[in-house]
Amino acid sequence: MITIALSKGRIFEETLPLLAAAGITPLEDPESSRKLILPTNRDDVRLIIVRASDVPTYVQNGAADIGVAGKDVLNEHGGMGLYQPLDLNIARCRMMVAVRNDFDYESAVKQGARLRVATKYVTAARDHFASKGVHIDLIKLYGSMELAPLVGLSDVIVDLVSSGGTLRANDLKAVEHISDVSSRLVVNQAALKLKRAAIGPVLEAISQAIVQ
Ligand code: PRT
Ligand code: MG
Repeated sequence: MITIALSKGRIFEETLPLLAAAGITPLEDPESSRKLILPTNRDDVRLIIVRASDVPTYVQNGAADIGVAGKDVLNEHGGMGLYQPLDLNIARCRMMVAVRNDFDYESAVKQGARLRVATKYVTAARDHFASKGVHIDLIKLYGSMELAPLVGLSDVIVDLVSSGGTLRANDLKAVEHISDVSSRLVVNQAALKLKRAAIGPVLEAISQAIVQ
């Protein structure tokens, strides 16, 4: 049995065509089904539906053989025990620093001000500001980072941006680009060795189907 860990929403949607190329079709839709283990057209392949940030944990521990996770999530997790053979080029976005429209970020940085940074991505934020030599107080959040500067919880946020619509709707502006983000295929290192006959062809078919 090959177990593939996916999160609902954009990763599931954008992974479907890649799985289809490997001859794998889920028999249920996670948006309407309450099942967390979804059968596929192949008796030897099943999907498990987990939170996006939990995908690396399931794969690292061998509870799933394969998973799909954003580089943002993998960077925070650390990637231990994970083989990352393919950038799938899906669920693309940018990791950005953003502030209120009326906040003068450049001056704050020039003056050496200590910045309060709210984010879910503490590793990315710490690394980014350390490389700039900017001192920060990190405020760990689990979602809706865009709210933090609006109510005075932070000066700055580090968050993902795709269309930019969320920033605009909340009178925020992006002031720095940290990295480009897309999702990667991750594989349990032991599973790759023990189940190579089954996993190898799936990886090969997916790699052929990646849209650049
Ligand atoms: O939702 P949950 O808390 O379970 O976890 P999650 O938010 O990590 O999962 P999900 O499914 O929303 O995102 C999965 C992956 O998609 C992330 O790990 C990213 O790699 C990738 N991705 C691509 C994004 C976005 N684009 C994105 N726009 N993840 C989140 N966003 C959010 C962003 O945080 C911000 O709040 O969308 C908002 C901005 O979008 P725009 O279009 O308004 O700019
Ligand atoms: Mg989300």
